Amino acid sequence: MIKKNVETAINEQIKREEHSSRIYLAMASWAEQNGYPGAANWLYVQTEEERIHMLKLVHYLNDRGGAAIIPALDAPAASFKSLPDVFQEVLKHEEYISASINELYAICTNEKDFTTANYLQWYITEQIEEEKTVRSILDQIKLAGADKGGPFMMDKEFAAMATVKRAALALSGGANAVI
Ligand code: OFO
Repeated sequence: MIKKNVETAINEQIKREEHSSRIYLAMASWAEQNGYPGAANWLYVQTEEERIHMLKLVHYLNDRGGAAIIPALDAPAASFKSLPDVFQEVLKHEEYISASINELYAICTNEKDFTTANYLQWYITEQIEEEKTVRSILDQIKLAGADKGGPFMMDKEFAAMATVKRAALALSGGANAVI
């Protein structure tokens, strides 16, 4: 049986992952409305990924005899200054999620719940990858020239990245792998 404070902390992480999905969905919608179909596509795939992160934790908690709670969520921001601003926000959010996973890991090790700590290794590795990807996107936006139509030029690049991302998600089984 999972300890109460580990269960509470996993439920908090479930909320944060689902909120991540909603935040990226709002960003995708903004990008779609503002002439960035490639970036929108990338963000829509990111939305699906975050939902899978949430679902994995729901199943894990229920499988361990805990009770996953599906929470109410605050509305995400609906408008942004620019595309670089969107990706700055994505990076800030991913850094917050990395810190949150680390906190959860620390709770598990303090409680000697090494099974959950081991399960969280997947999330720790995933966060390294996600932060790296977003930093590289921000570097590319900067190189393309944030003020000189660079983000528009970058949009083709985003469309290609979204295709690769979607294919990787499908290969991993996507949501079907965790339902
Ligand atoms: Fe990118 O946040 Fe989930 O883990």
